[in-house]
Amino acid sequence: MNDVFPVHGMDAVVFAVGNAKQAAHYYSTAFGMRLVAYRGPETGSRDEVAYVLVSGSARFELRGAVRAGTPLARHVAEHGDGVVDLALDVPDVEAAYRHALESGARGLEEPHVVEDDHGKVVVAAIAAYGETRHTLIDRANYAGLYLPGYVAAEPIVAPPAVKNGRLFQAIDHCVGNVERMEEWVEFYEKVMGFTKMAEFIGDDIATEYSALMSKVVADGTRKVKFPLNEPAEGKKKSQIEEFLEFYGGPGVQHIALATNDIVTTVDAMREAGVEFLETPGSYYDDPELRSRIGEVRVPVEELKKRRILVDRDEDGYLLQIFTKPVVDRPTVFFELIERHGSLGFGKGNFKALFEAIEREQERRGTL
Ligand code: TYF
Ligand code: FE
Repeated sequence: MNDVFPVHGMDAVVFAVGNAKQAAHYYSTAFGMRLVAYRGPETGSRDEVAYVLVSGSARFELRGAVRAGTPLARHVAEHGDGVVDLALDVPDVEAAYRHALESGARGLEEPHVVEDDHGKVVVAAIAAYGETRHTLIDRANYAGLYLPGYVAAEPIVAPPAVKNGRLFQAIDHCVGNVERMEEWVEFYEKVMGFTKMAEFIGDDIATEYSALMSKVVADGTRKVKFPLNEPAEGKKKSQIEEFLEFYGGPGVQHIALATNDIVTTVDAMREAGVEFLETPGSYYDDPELRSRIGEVRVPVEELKKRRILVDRDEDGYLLQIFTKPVVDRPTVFFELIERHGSLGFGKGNFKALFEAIEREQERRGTL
């Protein structure tokens, strides 16, 4: 294999938020995540606090500003809570960074080593869409909890009372809203050697009901998947246009979390107060849907009760559901996804999903 930009997978999703202490509480109580590491003024981080939470292989870092006027404080003032970094675990930071810059990427941090008693980590960073960045990180020679500069932290609450003690186990995909999709598809192709996956939303679907165009790029192993959306002229104002306006430019729109038991996960998150998009009951009563999806792990009645969507393709099926925005602005949301063979993104659900999003847009009056 001659992969020009090999990646092991996602390393972390880094959020800049207005109140990291409270966000750490939310992701602990509502998403069942476990706090493992921290940095802040007490540990020598003068301007920022950061809370690191995990669920299986998924890792979130939540950063908050301790002082006014810092880059982080400015980011939050401008964009609201949002994702600043989709960090990638790579086997060779130096080679990845060099390839990226030679292919036209903008460098943000030259490769360098950070170390402590637990070993060393190699880190670099490149710019992606909007103010989003990709940190490139190699932690093969590091045995610490996260990174030098962070100390161990105790979980905020007891783990959720479910199998494995977690509500999801991995990051499935991270979606970007941009102004020109093709430009960023090319970026990931050239800079990271990613390739387009089969699923996309073209002009046809856009004008019918989605008001967006979308393509998916992924690394050779399909562990890292980045769908990219751009607004399109439709019957209604595009939800992507709305994001770009309220976020103040391109950024991460949604993070999809992989679960083995979406029913249990949705029940636990709803119980904790997380709001999900409402699909109309008619979605489940459609005989066409029932014949199209065939046999799935959960009775359709159980899916209907919870508004979980189903889609099937030639490789298998998937179950998915979307939260409403989890921040003050109509910007960032999450998806839960349970895959059974399907490598898709729920193409068969796009119509029902985009209609549900439009009802939310109307309800909010943000159009
Ligand atoms: O990631 C995806 O492609 C699916 C579908 O605004 C999707 O989750 C696409 C665009 C969007 C919401 C969901
Ligand atoms: Fe998605």
